[in-house]
Amino acid sequence: NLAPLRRALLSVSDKTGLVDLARALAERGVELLSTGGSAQALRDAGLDVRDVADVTGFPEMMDGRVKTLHPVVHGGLLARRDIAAHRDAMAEHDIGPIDLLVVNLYPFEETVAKGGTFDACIENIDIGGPAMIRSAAKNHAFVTVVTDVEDYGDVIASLDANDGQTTLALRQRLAQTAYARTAAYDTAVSTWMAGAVGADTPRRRSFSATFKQTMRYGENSHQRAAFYTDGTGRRGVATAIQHQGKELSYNNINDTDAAFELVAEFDPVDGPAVAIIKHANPCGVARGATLTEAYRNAFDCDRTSAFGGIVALNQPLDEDTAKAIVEIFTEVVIAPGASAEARAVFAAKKNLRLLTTDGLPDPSAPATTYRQVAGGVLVQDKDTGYVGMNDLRVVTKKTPTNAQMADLLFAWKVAKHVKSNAIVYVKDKATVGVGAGQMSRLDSALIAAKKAERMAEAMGLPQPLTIGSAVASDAFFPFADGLMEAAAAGATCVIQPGGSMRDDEVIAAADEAGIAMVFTGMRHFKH
Ligand code: 93A
Repeated sequence: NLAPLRRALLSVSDKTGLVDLARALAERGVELLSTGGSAQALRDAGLDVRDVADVTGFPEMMDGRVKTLHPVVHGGLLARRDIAAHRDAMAEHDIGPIDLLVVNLYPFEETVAKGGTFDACIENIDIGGPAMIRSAAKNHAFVTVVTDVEDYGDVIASLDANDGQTTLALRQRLAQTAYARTAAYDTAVSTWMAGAVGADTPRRRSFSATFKQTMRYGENSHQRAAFYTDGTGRRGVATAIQHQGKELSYNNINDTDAAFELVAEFDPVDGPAVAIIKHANPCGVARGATLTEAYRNAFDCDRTSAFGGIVALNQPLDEDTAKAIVEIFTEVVIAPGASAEARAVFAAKKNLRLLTTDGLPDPSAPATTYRQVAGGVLVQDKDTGYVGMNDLRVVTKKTPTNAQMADLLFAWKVAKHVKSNAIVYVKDKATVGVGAGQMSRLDSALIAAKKAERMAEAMGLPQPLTIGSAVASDAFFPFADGLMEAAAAGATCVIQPGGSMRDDEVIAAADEAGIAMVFTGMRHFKH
């Protein structure tokens, strides 16, 4: 059995709960050591505390970069209390044992998240804190290490229940938590640096994540699930603020991400845009003269699927659009802001979740994506591929008109966010048919056209909106049949990567059908 806990070192950036914890320790006869700001906070609260500088015999120096990095500190944390040679070394070098370490680190992740400068991020890389945490955690047979404010209460409770010491079980759990924290911290630094200075290859990227919340269940109710942040502070669903409605589910988060990433492709400078997502695929994407019009245009692509969907806006939610959205059941709305009037409209709909951010995600910012396979993880650059007017090659006799060109590029942006095989019909900057996730490209084209027909019937239109539309294919047409199906549905122009062995056949079929076709030279598979 360990002797009662006698000496604690407290060094925290987040001072939440610090004074209460220190007072509880002092009341139990524990001596308090502390670093600059933490010591000050304790003294201000009237507690007796000794400066680490006084123990090490060195002042805190170099803007605090060196304060606890000293053998007196690390010896006190690392010495085995059950080995005579360790006890002798402590006596010889005047090292007192440190039985409890309470540390939380410089707010590196927060500094990145709020867009801190390169220098500010560098200064917020904690060195002494993680070093002490790792020392104490290694020696958890004797030392208690606390890295999470949530655990303060358990430590005091354990002291009271066990004659002034913590249990080994608690020390083990806290040590494991401590290593999870330092691992996540270094990953956050490495991930940030990969973006800030450029990582040359996925091989030199590390990945792990910081726990954010437990979810009620995963994709299905029998699967457990949790949500993690990746330390990049990127704008998106993980960093958005939720204003109302119950907690987001696993599927909600996945779909909200898909919706926001897609709508962010549409620069607000060129006007409002709206994307509606179901099962991670868009069932309507549109621009409009107003945000409300964009929403209605997106909704008209596939009203059936839009029910219970997730809506993303490229501009702050306004009152009119909020009123249009609440006309049907919608799960989640995400936008770069929301007016007070819009929020008042939503407030009446208790189940509708509203998420806002301080801006759109940057679709061109480099990032990394991960996919788990059995026994491994696939790592790749995020698809930030972009195709503009000047990258296109006209391959048919006909050249697209300016209006067709605009719709082709619109369709191409949407196709990038549709599960392969993706076929997207667009008319007047609104999707009018989306075919997703089929094993054959021809089937995607058929499904998209079929949906357009059904919508025309439901809306009482004389003919489907695919008549006179632009169509995008996320990868090349391997045969002419997919293109001919698009022509049969009424498409008059096509955008696709090109590069098939049978490009000649496909181009000939397009010329035959009087269609204009452009090649992008880049494909957008998404699985
Ligand atoms: O700059 S450091 O890497 N060098 C150190 O020696 C050191 N020791 C503790 N940062 C160091 N710390 C960190 O200071 C702790 O992890 C904690 O986050 C912070 C507490 O400082 P203060 O008590 O002055 O507010």
